[in-house]
Amino acid sequence: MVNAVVKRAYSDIKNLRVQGATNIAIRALVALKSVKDRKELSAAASLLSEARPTEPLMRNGLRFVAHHAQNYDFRKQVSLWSDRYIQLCENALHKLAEIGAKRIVNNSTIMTHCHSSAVTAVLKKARDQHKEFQVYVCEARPRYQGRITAKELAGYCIEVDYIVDSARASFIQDTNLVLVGADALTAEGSIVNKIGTADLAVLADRAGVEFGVASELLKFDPITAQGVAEPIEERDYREVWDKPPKGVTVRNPAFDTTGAELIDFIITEDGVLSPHNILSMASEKYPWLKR
Ligand code: RUB
Repeated sequence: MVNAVVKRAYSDIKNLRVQGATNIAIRALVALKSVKDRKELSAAASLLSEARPTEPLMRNGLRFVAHHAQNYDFRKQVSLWSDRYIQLCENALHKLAEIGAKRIVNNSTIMTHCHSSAVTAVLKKARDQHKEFQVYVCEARPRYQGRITAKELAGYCIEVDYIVDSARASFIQDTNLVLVGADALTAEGSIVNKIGTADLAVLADRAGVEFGVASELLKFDPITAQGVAEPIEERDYREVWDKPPKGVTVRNPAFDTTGAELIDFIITEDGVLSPHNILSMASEKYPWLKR
């Protein structure tokens, strides 16, 4: 039903050989270019969507191509619209970084969680502008994506302090801004991001520290406007504890939801927005997102 290229992309995404919403969406859309007809497109789209259920940026892209590709010269059409979506993602990231860099204050301290290409793009752009700042990077158990962030930022001459997730209460008072990425933006203004984001937001709120999100509006999930809650992926328990003792159930949700009331602003490709404006701004900018 699905070809080898799509199968490989599915496996790379599912097994975390590709991580982060933006990289996942691009990987899926590149693979989609290999399909020959509409039937194959629909099978590929449902398989790829299943690989990581909390990834509306990928799902929106798969729908974008299915919606726009005409039936004549189908393979070429799919390739064209896949490239257009990838371009949309890349342009959005670029724009968001330019806007977000302005929010990074010289000589400030930022805390981030996991690895988000939107966050690192903002910070790198601020560094290009010769701003000096320090970043606390939380490691993000169980898969330690914080190490990807730490390596990337340090390689860009940004000062990094790497901490375990449970150490952040000890450092929040030294922090001026918490900045995280997002996998999904919802109709009610909440965001879904790596597990541990929601408690970091509560901590920031309690400490009076600004909590910002860097996310493309393309991550808005239209199903959330139809009353469907954003699905939260639960991963294999062995990522946490491979051989737990008898009687112990290990839970491994990959993401959590941070409510709008804990979010000060969302940096998007269309400006810095209040979480309450996400639904209207996303619908206006990307009308094809409507289901
Ligand atoms: C990564 C994660 C990132 C978002 C945003 O989780 O939660 O913060 O995906 O990433 P995982 P980006 O490693 O499980 O995919 O800003 O790169 O789209």
